[in-house]
Amino acid sequence: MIKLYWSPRSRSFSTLWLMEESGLPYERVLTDISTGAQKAPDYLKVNPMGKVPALADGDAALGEAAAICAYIADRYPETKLAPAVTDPRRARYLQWLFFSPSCIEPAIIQIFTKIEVPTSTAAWGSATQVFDVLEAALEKGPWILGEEFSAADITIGSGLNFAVRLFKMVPSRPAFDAYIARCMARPAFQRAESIAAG
Ligand SMILES: N[C@@H](CCC(=O)N[C@@H](CS)C(=O)NCC(=O)O)C(=O)O
Repeated sequence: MIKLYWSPRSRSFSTLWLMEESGLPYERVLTDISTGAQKAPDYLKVNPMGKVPALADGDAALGEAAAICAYIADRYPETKLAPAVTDPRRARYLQWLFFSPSCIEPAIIQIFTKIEVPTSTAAWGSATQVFDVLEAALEKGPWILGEEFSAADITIGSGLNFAVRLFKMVPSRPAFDAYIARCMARPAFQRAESIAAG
């Protein structure tokens, strides 16, 4: 059975949401980061970064939340969490799937640390650019690809939920509030939130 290594109140949330959306049977393996369990030698074999989340599926193992989303959506196409490889929407899907770790996360860290980086050097441009681009992409909705919910909504929705709703590091905008509300209305999101609360 698929094993999801997770810790309460952490970036594990997106992968809990993913697994709850997938409908796949999975085992949650509590890896409480407040106890240092993420640095245990056996766990480092699953995720050499010593961070949660991580996933093991038979002989396959990986860390990085967005990669776990990509893995589950592709390995189990019956979950209908990704456009097929031959579908033209696949291109935008991949862009948005990785937008959260590549652009939203660093933009949040920049806001938090107030570190100035030239926009042409910063891989995410600037925080303003990241959230302007995202706002434009979400204005139509209901999901980042339009009518169809996908794993990209899990990475984007988790990032915005964290930055805008929970930690208020990013000022809310009508398109963000409406999108987060749609994410929160999903039963899988609600189940993940209650699991993630610990
Ligand atoms: N890039 C990783 C980040 C994972 C991460 O930062 N996890 C934190 C919890 S939110 C963690 O495990 N911290 C414990 C530690 O570093 O010891 C991902 O997206 O999965």
